[in-house]
Amino acid sequence: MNSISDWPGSQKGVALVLTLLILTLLVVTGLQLNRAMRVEANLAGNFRDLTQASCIAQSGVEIARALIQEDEPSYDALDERWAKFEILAVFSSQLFNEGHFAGQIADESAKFNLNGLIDQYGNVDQKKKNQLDRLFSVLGHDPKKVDALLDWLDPDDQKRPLGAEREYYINLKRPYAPKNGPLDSLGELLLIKEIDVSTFQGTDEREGLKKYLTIYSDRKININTASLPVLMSLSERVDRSMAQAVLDYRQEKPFGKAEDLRSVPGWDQVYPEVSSEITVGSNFFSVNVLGHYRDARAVVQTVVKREGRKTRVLYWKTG
Ligand SMILES: [Ca+2]
Ligand SMILES: [Ca+2]
Repeated sequence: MNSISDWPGSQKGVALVLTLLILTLLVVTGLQLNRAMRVEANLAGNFRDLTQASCIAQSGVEIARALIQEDEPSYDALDERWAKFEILAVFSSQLFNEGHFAGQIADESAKFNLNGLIDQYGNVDQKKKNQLDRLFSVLGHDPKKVDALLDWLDPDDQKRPLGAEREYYINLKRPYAPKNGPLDSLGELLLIKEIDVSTFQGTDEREGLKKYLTIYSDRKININTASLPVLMSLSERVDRSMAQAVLDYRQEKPFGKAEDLRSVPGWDQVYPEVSSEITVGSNFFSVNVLGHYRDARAVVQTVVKREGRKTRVLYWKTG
């Protein structure tokens, strides 16, 4: 084959252009291949980091479960080790190379259990309904919204004055049937008439219902962990200062038994009314853990039930 220098002038020019074109093509293809390989390597790296973050989050959950399992179960209060998981988690970076976790354990018995509103025969537990009405009021939400909630939970199709039943829901733009049974998740509340995102999640001006409600507990309120609004909801005779007195009392010493509540200023007279609704322990804990590995993040949200020296998972969500 002749070399380019042997070719006549015009042919030389064409050959040069062709050579340059081929070279350019080779360089471009090479660059694209290189980029594709780098993208794949990055994807593999991201996947590896995400998997590591997820494993770290799950390790955090296992540590949380161990704290709950080794806890003294006769009472459950905020001075115990499980309640300090958030602080323990700060030291988790010592357990992993380039990773750590953050998280909380919360007592679900500190909250009002919505599935306790309707008994197994479909009847409303009036005491609990009154408690929920008060909780709505204390938080600045209209207690009339409770009608729609009860209709959603009760088995019949008879609408309460301010409630909503099948007829309302099947005529929505995107129709669905009411549950007419216990809730499977708190998020279901958003399907109920009158309960919108701001009522559920809260706004800058007003707290949402979400953090005060649960579907996991034995339906009694743990006076060792309950918040001020939940304590105020126990009776219409409980005002803010009485609820605050409970918080002050337990800061000094947790309640070992429900009767100890009688020693708190103002509560002796209220005790007979609230005794059936309260407890000093819990077997239901939510555990939320965020795992970090390099730039990757992974969340595990779970609810566990303590059974003797074990815990059973009732809910598990990763993301
Ligand atoms: Ca305990
Ligand atoms: Ca109903």
